[in-house]
Amino acid sequence: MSETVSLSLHGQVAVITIDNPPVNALSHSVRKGISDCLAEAAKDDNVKTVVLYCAGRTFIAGADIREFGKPPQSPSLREVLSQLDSFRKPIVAAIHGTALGGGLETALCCHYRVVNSDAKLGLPEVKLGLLPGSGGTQRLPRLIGAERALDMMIGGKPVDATTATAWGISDECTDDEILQAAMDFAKNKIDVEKLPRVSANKVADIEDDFFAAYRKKIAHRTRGFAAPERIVQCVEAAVSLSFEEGMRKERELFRLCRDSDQSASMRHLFFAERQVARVPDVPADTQVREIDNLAVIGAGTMGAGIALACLNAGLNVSLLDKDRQGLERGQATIEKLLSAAVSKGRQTATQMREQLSRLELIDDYQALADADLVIEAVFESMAIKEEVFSMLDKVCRDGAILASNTSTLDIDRIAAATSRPADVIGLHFFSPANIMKLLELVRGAETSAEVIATSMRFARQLSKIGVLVGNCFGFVGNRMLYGYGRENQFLLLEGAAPEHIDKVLTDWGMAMGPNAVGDLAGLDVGYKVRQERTDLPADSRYYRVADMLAEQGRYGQKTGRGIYLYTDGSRKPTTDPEVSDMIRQEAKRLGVEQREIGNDEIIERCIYALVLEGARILEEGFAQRASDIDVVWANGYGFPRFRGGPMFYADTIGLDKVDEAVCRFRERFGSQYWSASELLERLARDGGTFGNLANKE
Ligand code: 3H9
Repeated sequence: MSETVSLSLHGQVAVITIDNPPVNALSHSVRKGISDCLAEAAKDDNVKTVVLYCAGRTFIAGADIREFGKPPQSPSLREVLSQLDSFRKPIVAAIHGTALGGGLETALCCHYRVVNSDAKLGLPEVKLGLLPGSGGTQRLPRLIGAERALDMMIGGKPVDATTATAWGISDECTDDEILQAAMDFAKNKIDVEKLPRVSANKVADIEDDFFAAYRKKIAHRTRGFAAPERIVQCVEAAVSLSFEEGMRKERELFRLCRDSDQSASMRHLFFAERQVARVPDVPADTQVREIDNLAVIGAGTMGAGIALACLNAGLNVSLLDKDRQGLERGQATIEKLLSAAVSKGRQTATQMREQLSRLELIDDYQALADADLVIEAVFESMAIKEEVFSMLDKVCRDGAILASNTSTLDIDRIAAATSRPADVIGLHFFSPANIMKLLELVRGAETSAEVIATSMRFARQLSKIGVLVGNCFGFVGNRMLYGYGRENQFLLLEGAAPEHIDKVLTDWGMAMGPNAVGDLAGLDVGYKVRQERTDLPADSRYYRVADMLAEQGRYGQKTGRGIYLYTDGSRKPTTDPEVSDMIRQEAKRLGVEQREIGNDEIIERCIYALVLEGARILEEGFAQRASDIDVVWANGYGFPRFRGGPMFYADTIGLDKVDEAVCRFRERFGSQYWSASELLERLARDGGTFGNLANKE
């Protein structure tokens, strides 16, 4: 047998047990083990039925992602599944935890599926740039219809046990111990004369224009991303071809996905998002502090969003603001967001009341005496933050963690306002704080390992991804954003229309274009930060367009006009000829010659500016590894996951090519912005990659 799969006999029921921690992935030894056990059970006359079961915390969570890109080893999953599909004795899959990807595909080849009531079932391959490649695209539509199958495969979100049972993916849902329930099912509820086979079903009828309409529905979510379209093609095959022909189509398209840069990029992010929590000098057994009582200071948009994120995670939250009006505004923001969740059916009114019962409004710092963690989210000004932290130092108990949500300011200066800098950390949330996954943890010179470990766990508690970053201006995300935004600004002056730049970058995969983002965030915000900075380049062109718009009160969506126009309260941007005129005149005044600008130039200048700044951040030691930077950009700035993040993307292009472009831009636009990064130059010269740099750590 194999070291990960065993066979045991319980009367006439044979149990195949997979034990391949942590998630029972279908590694080679598992595939081989299942295949051997099936052969054994087939020839043993005492065996009347078979149960496929997994030890540990979950049913099979999919193919072993670590094996992709390595030489294939027989038997392949497809081979095992066709053995399962033609198996004569009844087989029941006993599902607890998660049955994902190849795991659900395996279960779909069994005659029956019994699931625990808290199990989840899904085909999330799309999140790895793949499609279900072991029959999932052919079997699932035959079981639950084309539309539901497409929603599951293109959304990538698993369904819960109740839904799976209602849709017919599962035959029985149980609260009992799963192995026993599946064995009982195998003994008592099977009609051996009429064993069901998903592959023998026909896909339920659909409307003639179904696929055209479906493609239209998903178009905005899938720009530039190949896997969803290929999934649609597989389901078209499931509807129109025989099972065998459909399987051939699926295999052909699966291979295209598997061997693509897009899938390599998404697999990179999958592992990067798990590696990011590892901090070399903060070992896994570092003590963490309990966080039961949490306080947020400042009830503005950001403070209210942070408070809501914490309420959503089940924590008790005190929201402090200096005046009653501010507090009421904060509470109203939270109630509005919660009511929206209720009306969209995401939660019930009872849940909303329970959440609000954990929110306390306070206007007195003395009430913070028992807080375990305080997050300051007041106006972005050093003087105000220093005042807040010196107050916190006076009222908070020993051991409380004092965090600042600053997006740019020096965390060491903030910590110096207290007598306990080891307890001070930056917790930089991204707007809207209750939605965005990213949380930058800004490490000050004296922040303790315990505070870092507790903050990492806190990020997980909020279902966010915590990334530890160093204390430089803008930290990792916003520091890189400066270069990206600067190129956008220069391109505007040089003659590229805002809607052209935005379209090129969104077609490339960015969630939004930089000009639409500026209008959404508010052009006054960046303007104020630039006014406070003393280290900006002495260049009259630098962020000139954004400054002019802000000076004219064109702050973006909130004033109905920014770089775009928003009529009648709409969020839909339209081109404003006044702005085009204004940019043209300003370019003339500054002596910038306007010209036709191609799509490639827009992408290269904006994206390579990110890569160059990322390289500098790495060489200065403000990020632990290149993949952490990718995690920041994929989760906080809408960088397309199918490009893996800026640093992985640069590796994919080849650092020699990136460096060559950087040199070209330096010559054309000056070394002030495109100055060399020693790290990038060295890697380009030696044929290295940012990724390998991390592996050598
Ligand atoms: C597929 O099936 C293709 C087929 O259609 C066709 C094939 C021909 N492989 O997330 P966690 C590791 S594609 C290898 O922290 P959780 C993970 O790296 C696959 N390793 O735990 C981590 O390792 P480490 C479709 C895997 O409890 C550890 O397990 N399936 C795999 O928060 C714990 O992971 C998926 O896409 C894997 N498949 O969440 C499911 N999965 O400790 C992907 C996990 O060294 N997995 N690891 O950092 C998940 O969504 C989550 O891991 C899961 C558990 C929900 C299962």
